[in-house]
Amino acid sequence: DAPSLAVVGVTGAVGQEFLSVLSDRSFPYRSIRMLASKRSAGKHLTFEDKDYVIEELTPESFKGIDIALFSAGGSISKQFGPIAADCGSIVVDNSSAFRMDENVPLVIPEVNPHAMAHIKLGSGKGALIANPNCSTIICLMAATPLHRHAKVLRMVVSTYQAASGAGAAAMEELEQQTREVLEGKEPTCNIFKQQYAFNLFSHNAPVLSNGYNEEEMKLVKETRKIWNDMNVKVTATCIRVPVMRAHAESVNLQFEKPLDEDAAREILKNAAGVVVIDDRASNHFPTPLEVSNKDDVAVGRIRRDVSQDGNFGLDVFVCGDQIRKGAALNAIQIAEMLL
Ligand code: 2RA
Repeated sequence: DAPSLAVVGVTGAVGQEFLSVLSDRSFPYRSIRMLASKRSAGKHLTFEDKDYVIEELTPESFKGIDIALFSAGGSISKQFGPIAADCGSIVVDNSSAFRMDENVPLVIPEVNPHAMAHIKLGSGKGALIANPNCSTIICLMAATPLHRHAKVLRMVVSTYQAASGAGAAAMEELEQQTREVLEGKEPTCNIFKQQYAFNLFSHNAPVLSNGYNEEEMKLVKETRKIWNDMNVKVTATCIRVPVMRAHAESVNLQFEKPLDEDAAREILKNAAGVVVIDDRASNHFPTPLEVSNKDDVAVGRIRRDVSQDGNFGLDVFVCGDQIRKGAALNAIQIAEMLL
């Protein structure tokens, strides 16, 4: 039988993308329960030519649900994820709530599918599976194929993160600010307490005692868990940039053994979920606009790191759609692995 689904946070940017991806990939389901806060309960939505009434999320929402897709923030996941799992549902959670829990697999299907091999649909036993943070997914989609060939010892990441990472309201505010600035008006700054349009700033996540922000430490910690390598050295600087829905990331890699740029380019050309855009002659490399609304992560600027001896280092530039592969697509691909 096709599984019964629940979508928690269905009115949010990722919730809506869950539905788009389910439809695009003809994901088989026998029913879908559309769940959101009390504020949205009762509203109608049409999905695949069927009318649905959005229901308020309650502890009873998961009876008879095989797979529950969550993207409603960490507190909702913390409160309802375990309830759903106890009900026998397999939860795919897009929040950061359980990512570092040692009993919860943190999965990118193209990277570490084995991490969830013990979780079976129809076993009656519920489970929690965590979707990594978007900037982690996009980075590791490019870095892992190379890591598999020449073991990454150190990775330095600079991210250029889209508004979508802060939600639909941030995307709306970026557009509004851009108009206001062009019209010579004061920009409306509700989501971020500073002007975003024609500007960029250090990621809005809280800054920790070590001077890194939470977004940067997610990249550090999630990489180690996903690669199952507590020794890999990772550092990151995450920046919010005035781009709508695709993240860009500059990634420097230091390897245990030589890996030259031509070999790296071939590896990436053959990597699942990756497209190489690396045309030096026409200076055509990945851009956020070119990957927006697309499944694949684009990699370019593949070059030997001249600061390293021989071929022990590479620099690459990666772009990926934050809402799609950075969140909804990855989660649905996890759900597909359960079928
Ligand atoms: C961001 N990674 O881009 C976050 C979204 N989960 O802000």
